[in-house]
Amino acid sequence: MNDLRAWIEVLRREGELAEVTAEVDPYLEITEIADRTMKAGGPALLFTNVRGSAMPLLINQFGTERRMCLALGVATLDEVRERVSDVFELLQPPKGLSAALDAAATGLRTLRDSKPKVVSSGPCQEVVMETPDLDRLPIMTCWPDDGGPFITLPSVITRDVVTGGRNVGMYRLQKHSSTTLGLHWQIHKDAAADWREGAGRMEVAIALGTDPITAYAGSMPLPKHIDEFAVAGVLRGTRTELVRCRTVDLEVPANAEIVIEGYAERGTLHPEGPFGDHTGYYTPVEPFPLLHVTAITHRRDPIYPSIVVGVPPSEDVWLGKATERIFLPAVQMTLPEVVDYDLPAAGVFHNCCIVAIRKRFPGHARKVMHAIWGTGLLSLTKAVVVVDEWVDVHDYTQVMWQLGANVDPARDVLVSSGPLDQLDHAPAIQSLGGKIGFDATRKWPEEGYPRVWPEVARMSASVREAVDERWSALGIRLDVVARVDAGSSARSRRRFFGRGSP
Ligand SMILES: Cc1cc2nc3c(=O)[nH]c(=O)nc-3n(C[C@H](O)[C@H](O)[C@H](O)COP(=O)(O)O)c2cc1C
Ligand SMILES: [Mn+2]
Repeated sequence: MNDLRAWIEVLRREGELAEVTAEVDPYLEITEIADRTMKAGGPALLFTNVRGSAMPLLINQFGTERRMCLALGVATLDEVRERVSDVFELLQPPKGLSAALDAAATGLRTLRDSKPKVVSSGPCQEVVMETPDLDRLPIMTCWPDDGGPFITLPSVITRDVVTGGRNVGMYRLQKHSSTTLGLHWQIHKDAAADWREGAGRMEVAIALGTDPITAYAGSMPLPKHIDEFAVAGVLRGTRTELVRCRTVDLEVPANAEIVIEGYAERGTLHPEGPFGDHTGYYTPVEPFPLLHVTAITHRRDPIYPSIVVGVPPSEDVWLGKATERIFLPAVQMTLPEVVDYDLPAAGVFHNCCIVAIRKRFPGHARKVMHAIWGTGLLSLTKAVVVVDEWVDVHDYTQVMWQLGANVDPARDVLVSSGPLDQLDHAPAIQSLGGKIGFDATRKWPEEGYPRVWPEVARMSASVREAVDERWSALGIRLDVVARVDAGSSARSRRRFFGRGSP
């Protein structure tokens, strides 16, 4: 898919789009409509008549597992891993020197082949606003106590002054006036590092309404030196085409619907918030950099993209789930003992990580906890639950069973401390606080367990096979539940709320 329009066509063809021609209010009303639709597993919404703006607004494009898969061009989110596996080979533990060099070469070639390409012109610059005016955009005020309208689905582009490397982050933007925006990059994020490293003016470009892979890439927690637009190229299989901005020395996706250019002055901060956040709570007013808009360009008839976050599950859960799946090999690079992991949507991704490991030595679960607390943005994880390799980490009933059955709180709980997500309101000191790890693995004699650890009560294979053979003759129908459950919303409900007992 080359752009947002091609994506909207796919959504329409797949029966995944509802076009709403009735007038709707970007102040609160769209949130209520979109949130209800999302929570019911409903379609993407294209509002063509948004009060106060000539631009249509697209929302809920990522609202189900099926749409997230369509956006990424895969049948299952697990499949998307294969696309990026070459890149992750770059960092695999060496399987002998020549294999390691081959893998590194393949990874580098994949990234190089996917390097963004600068082109001389693009539709995102078809129209240049004579006077930049953010009031022309249908920016939503999402929740009643929000500090104002917020752009919620942007690609925010900055540059590292030391390396010249590009960063793309999905960071919300509060509209303070028709020409100023709050830049809400949290302290652990790459753009915040770009801000800290430099001096004086910092240029920023913002792309709105790209193809879905480019938009998603801004939310990927990639290492700082890796350009999200290059990874978008790997995921898409075609290079990201960029055009030079008109008033700042940055490039933006040529296919974007709308581009905002500007600068922020280092040393100056401006109150940002409150905002009803993906934690399900309002985050308070805090000082953040202020963007002075120097240009707005757009397509002739631009479409504005938006997303609502709030009490989970909200539309952002599928962006997060895609990242969870894509980054499994990255986690396995440093932790080859990890079989699988799951970040429950209700744990808003940084609150809880369930991880299944091949346990091979005493204290292995604790080693994994410490590693998670030391890996990229996973380091912000508050609670880690470690289970044995056979446990399905996506089945929360199984996980709860293991957690309850195998944990002696006096022995198997590790309390630590470290950096926490800036949005977490629980710690007394912002961004710093406690961590908890639960070792729900089977305990060994070498770990000081003197009793005999019991076996799980399972049916013998011979009886299972015999019953399999007799099953149809027994006349017991089990497909009724499956039929009621069919469809992506039911699938996502099962995914989040457990798939039942093993
Ligand atoms: C819908 C949505 C909104 C987000 N808003 C913010 C935000 O306002 N500030 C922030 O720091 N991260 C936000 N994030 C998370 C970042 O996009 C994510 O951490 C990403 O890794 C940041 O890019 P970076 O690793 O290059 O810093 C948001 C994610 C999503 C899916
Ligand atoms: Mn980054």
